[in-house]
Amino acid sequence: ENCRNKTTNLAHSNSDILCSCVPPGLGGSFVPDTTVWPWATLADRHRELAVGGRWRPGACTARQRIAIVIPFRDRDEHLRILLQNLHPVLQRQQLEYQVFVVEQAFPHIFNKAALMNIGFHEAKKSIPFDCIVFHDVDMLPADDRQPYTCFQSPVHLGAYVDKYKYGGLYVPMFGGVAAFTKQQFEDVNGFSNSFFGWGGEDDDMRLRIASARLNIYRHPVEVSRYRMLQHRRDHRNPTNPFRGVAYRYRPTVYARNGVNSIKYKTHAYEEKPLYTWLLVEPVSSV
Ligand code: UD2
Ligand code: MN
Repeated sequence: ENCRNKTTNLAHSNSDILCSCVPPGLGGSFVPDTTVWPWATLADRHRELAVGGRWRPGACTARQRIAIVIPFRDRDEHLRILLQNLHPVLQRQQLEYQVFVVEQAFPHIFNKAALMNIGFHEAKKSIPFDCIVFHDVDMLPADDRQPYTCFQSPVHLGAYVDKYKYGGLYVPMFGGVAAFTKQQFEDVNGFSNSFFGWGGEDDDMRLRIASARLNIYRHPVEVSRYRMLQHRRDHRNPTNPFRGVAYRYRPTVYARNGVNSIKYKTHAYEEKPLYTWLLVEPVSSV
């Protein structure tokens, strides 16, 4: 099913056996496990991973190589919960992947969109990915049939969230989890670097996508449910008072403010057992 029409099968090797269109080991919907295990226990349970949170199927060639980018700061428990649910899903889907946690150094106001742009540049250095998935740390997949892969349009994977009544609350949203091919992400020039604090960057991305004449693809609600972990607003992520300011939404701005203009410093890089960790600091607003 996944292979028909919309999937782009990007694996380059012709000599190997490609993994099948519908991975054989999928289990359908499940209840995410929200137990908080110590990191050492998690590392022990995930010996299948190569250092840095890398994995690929042993018996076939994955149809796509995926970079998972998690914008992050100060949500250690959420990260543990997410990873213990996400790794098994990606493996059942027979994907080749690497997980990147892009953490923003204190003390500045959180800039999730800038972290995602940085994740794009950093991931390129480690894995020749076909598809990049931006993933909120608190979004737990609850069905392994929704593929973490790219299609002809950017995919909004996080469209149906329990907290938002599985999409019944707002319709035009683009938050939570989303997948882009390299080309799609460059065509929209990534995210704006100008959204500090909570809100707006996902709406700006919807407009970037429309402005690049791309559509947004969403999988059927039956397979694409997420559970969002409860949390309060974080320290240093206040609501952005400019989140709705219209001048941000100008196509002329998109071309010069985005993944092509992000500047940042990397303070730390470490390949941990479950993920590759980057501690970064965006250094300019445009
Ligand atoms: C919604 C969107 C989210 C984003 C946000 C507005 C969904 C399901 N989620 O999430 O994608 O667009 O609104 O900005 O539509 N984070 C940290 N540390 C912090 C602050 C944020 O790690 O101090 C990261 C983390 O990955 C988190 C994400 O940023 O999941 C989004 O922040 P949030 O969870 O506070 O925002 P929320 O739930 O309103
Ligand atoms: Mn959240």
